[in-house]
Formats: sequence, C-alpha cells, structure tokens
Amino acid sequence: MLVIGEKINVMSKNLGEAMKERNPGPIIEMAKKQIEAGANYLDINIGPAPKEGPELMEWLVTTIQNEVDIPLCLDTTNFEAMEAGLKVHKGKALINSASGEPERLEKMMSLAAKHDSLIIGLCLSAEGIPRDANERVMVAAEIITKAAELGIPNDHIYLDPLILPLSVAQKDVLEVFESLRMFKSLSEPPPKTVVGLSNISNSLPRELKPLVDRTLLAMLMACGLDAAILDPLDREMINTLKTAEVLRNENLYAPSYLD
Ligand code: THG
Repeated sequence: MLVIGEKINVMSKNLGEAMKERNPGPIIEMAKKQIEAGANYLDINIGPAPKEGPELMEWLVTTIQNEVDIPLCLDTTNFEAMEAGLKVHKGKALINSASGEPERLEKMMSLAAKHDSLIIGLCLSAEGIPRDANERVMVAAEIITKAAELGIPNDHIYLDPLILPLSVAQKDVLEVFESLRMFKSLSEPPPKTVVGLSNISNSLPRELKPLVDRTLLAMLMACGLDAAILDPLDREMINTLKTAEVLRNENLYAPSYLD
C-alpha cells in the first residue's frame, strides 16, 4: 500500500503561512515527521494558486528535496505550477491530478508523458461530480484512453473515484467500493487506485473523524485499494493499514507486525 502524507497543505494555518513567507522550517519539520511515520510520498497541496503558483511549487519541491529523500505528489490544478514543480523534481513525481475535463486531461497527461511521471486520474468530468459507479467508470475509461494515446503505461495511472463527504453523500460510499473493483478491468495490466481518504469525514465532529477515516480505509483495502492520501501521523491509522496489509496476505503475519 502506497502511503501519501496529506499534511503539507495550503489549507493548514501553520503551513499555509510558512508557504506564503517562504519559511522552510515548519515545512521541513512536517515532511520529516510524515516520513518517520511511514509516508512513501508527500502530497504538496498549493490549491489552485492563481498567483505565484509556479514559483511557489518550484520553491517547495527544491526546499523539501534538498532536506529529505522522498518523491512528491504535486497537488494543484495550476498547469504552470505543475510544470515548474516537475522540472526541478528528483525521482518519479506523482501528478495530482488529471480529470476527465478535456483541457486538464490533455495538459496534465502530456506533462506525465514528458516527465515519465505517475499521475492521478480523478473521476471528475466537465459535467461535474460523478453520481454513481457507472459515471465514474466512464470518466476513468476516458482517462485510460488518453494515457494510452500518449504512451503512458497503464500502471502509471492511479484512478481516484473521488470520495465525497459522508455528511452530504452517505450512500455514495457504496458506489466508490464498486468503482474500485470495476476500474481494475479497464486495462491490462490494470490501473492502480488511490483515494483522498479524509474527504469522507469533512465537517464531521472532531472525535468521529479518525474513526470514520480508519474504518473506511480498511473497507477500501478490502476492495483492492493501492494507495491513499491520508494523515500518517495518526498511529492508529497506520496500525489499521498494516493490519489490512497482513489480512490481504501482502505481509507475512508475525506477532511483531506492527513494529
Ligand atoms: N483526491 C486527490 N487529491 C486530493 C484529495 C482527493 N487532495 C486534497 C484532498 N483530497 C486530500 N488532502 C487533504 C489534506 C488535509 C485534509 C483533508 C484532505 C484535512 N486536514 C485537517 C483537517 O481539516 O482536520 C487539517 C487542516 C488544517 O490544518 O486546517 O482534513 O480526494 N487526488
């Protein structure tokens, strides 16, 4: 299971400020904490970043990769910022993300082809948020087709069914489970799958969030999920993940498997 640490986010008060001031300290500290906790990739979320996007992404990638040896998941809808980040990134970056929206699909996929990156294909189309598994699979099929046209290997694609908040779309979670299973039949070799896990608990009471996130993770892992953007600093989350890996027969059980 690929763990993508979610904590370096422009929405976070502390780190959003550090980004604005180009203050590396808090950002490096958060990078190190997530790596220590078991993250394999770090999500670098600058949002749409209408102003200074390219310069900010370039600064973040170089600042972080000068201090720690880890690949990054570049999270922005700003093409110029994505390109600027990819140009200075060391190793295999993960582009977050392309969608079914035609311009975004074309531009982000072209960047993935050019830089030999991994790329998340988010199930979101020009018509908006998908309503069920079928609508998700239709968008996913367009993403896979575009990738094939550009010569991007199927297993470089991480399809994201898009988790909607439990508070507004309770029965949509069942559609996500179904989507994850259906995605695997779209290509040979099959695409990989990823989710932004904590979308589910958006606006839930604070004390429920970690429980809901972890329970969903276990259920998604039963559907074959390959990667998740999540909070690796939640030790119980990592314990759930490691247990699900043992139950999926990916790691050999031993009494010490949590260490
Ligand atoms: N799919 C893809 N990318 C994504 C998402 C997705 N990127 C963004 C988001 N969804 C995943 N990342 C986060 C990052 C932080 C939080 C939620 C999702 C979050 N943070 C804390 C909170 O609100 O409790 C703290 C925020 C703060 O400090 O203010 O919830 O679905 N491909």
